[in-house]
Amino acid sequence: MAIRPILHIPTPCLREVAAPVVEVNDEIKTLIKDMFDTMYDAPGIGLAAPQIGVMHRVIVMDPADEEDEPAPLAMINPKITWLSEELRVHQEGCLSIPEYYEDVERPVLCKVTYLDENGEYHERECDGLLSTVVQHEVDHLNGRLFIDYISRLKRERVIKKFKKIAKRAAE
Ligand code: K1U
Ligand code: ZN
Repeated sequence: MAIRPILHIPTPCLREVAAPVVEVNDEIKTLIKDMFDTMYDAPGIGLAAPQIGVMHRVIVMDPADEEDEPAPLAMINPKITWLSEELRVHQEGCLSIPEYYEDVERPVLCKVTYLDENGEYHERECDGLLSTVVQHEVDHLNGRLFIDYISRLKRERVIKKFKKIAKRAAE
């Protein structure tokens, strides 16, 4: 079990584009295990590799309710191939912006292609919370954060707050 530190804004790698995985090898399998350990420990319902400073296109998720069986899902090189026109608002949080929640409007449904931890190719249509989390995590791989969808005033306010926290921690 390895819990890795989760990076917070304004760490620069959270704004960078992650590189595709070329081979699903033991290094990637260990990364996925560590990401699940880190996500469940946080606790969170998703995590993208850049949030622990690893610039590979890997995401993990578990949107199951607490009272249900865990439903861990890892995606390597996820690609969103279709988004529904219908939108819905969901309150989002982010482990890289702790204790900050805002409503975000996103497509209700999405289709995603990806490799699993055994290198098998999948195509999946996602709905409900899974659809929201997949879109949020794929955004992380492209250096995009959920605060990019809120008003500029709110975004600037939260960035300023976390810059202050980082400055104080460095002193
Ligand atoms: O990627 C992340 O930062 C993780 C994030 C995922 C997410 C949450 C909500 C909407 C979209 C994406 C989180 O997991 S924040 C924590 C959270 O939502 C949660 C934590 C414990 C129980 C239930 C939810
Ligand atoms: Zn996030």
